[in-house]
Amino acid sequence: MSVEVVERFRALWRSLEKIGRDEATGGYRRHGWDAHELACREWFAEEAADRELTVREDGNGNVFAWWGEPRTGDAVLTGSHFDSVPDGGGYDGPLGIVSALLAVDLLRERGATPRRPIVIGAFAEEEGSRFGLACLGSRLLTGVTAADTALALTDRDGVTLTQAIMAAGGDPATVGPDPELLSRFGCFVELHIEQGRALADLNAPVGLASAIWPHGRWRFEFVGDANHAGTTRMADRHDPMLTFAFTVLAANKEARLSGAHATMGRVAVRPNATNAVPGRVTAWLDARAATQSTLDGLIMSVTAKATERAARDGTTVTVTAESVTPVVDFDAALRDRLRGALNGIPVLPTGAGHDAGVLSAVMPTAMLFVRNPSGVSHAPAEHATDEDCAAGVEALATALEELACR
Ligand code: HGY
Ligand code: MN
Ligand code: MN
Ligand code: MN
Repeated sequence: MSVEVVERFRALWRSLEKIGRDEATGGYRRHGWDAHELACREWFAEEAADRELTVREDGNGNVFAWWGEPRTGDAVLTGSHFDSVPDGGGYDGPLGIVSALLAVDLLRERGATPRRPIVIGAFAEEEGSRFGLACLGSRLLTGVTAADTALALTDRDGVTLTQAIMAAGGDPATVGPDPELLSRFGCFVELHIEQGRALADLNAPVGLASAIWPHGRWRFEFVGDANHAGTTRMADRHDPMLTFAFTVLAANKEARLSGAHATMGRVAVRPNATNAVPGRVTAWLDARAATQSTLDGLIMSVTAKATERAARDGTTVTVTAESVTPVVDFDAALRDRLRGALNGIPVLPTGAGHDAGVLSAVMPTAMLFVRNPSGVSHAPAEHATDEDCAAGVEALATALEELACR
């Protein structure tokens, strides 16, 4: 990999990395249609304009920069997302967009002449951290989620997606599937930081994805009776916090036993007072597994255990699936072609969701992963070296050249 690409990566990365970063924790807060995500979109539009790419925003908050005529078809789409989880890392998402801009620069220098347009996409609200639904921009574009359903979603402050889009100067009436735009994309290649340690273990800077594990989000509502912490006898309580606590342990145990992943990382307690037995606990289970049957089995047994425990605690529990994404097997022909162009780099599955997973239902899709030495992601410590990021840029340039210029 060339030293020059490393330097260029550093310079472009530096121009973006301050947006939405909390200087105290080093974590990012960039959420769909908030000031930070909008500033990232603006940064992207400027970088694209500097490269004489044509910028077009779709009706769903996704921004596309075209190298080539936007009205022509069979384009090679690349890119990723700018938004983060609360206090997330800086690489998850933005690395794919920064790498795409630099890959276009490399291709131009190589004198490559695309026969198909190359398009860099920045997808809105991939993490679902503001409105609760992951991959919101790509789901709306493809119609997997209906516009009406999405527009009614609210953030933690009660702001609806409709209101957020209007506040950002957009038009909620344009939200919804766009088959005409989709028909102009021939394939999608998303570059992303790896979110585990597989490439580090393989001693490889870059890999290709084989599949995304089936995964989803389930909302657990535990309801009991709010009461005085000092005067209510222990035997008289109907405390949903106990049912919740037991459920956290049960989910962890069941996941360990079945080789799945289960996380309860978000919880809301009412009234949320030190001196009151809570009346309601709402918690979200994020669960993922290599196969759908393992995932289904996990959800069934956690639900059964929570229900049994609720009967003992004198509480109730209701479980609602908020989003469930089946397994994604990336296009084998596209992967083999890229693997050939990239000298047989490793191929690995992932437990993380991506816009590439959503788009794979409507076009051949591939993913490139860049080594993450610690494997940490969705946390401020998420990191990749500049050298590996530059190797990712070069691999993406090779992939785009293979697909668009041959
Ligand atoms: O949560 C996820 O899997 C992802 O990183 N969006
Ligand atoms: Mn993520
Ligand atoms: Mn991501
Ligand atoms: Mn009192």
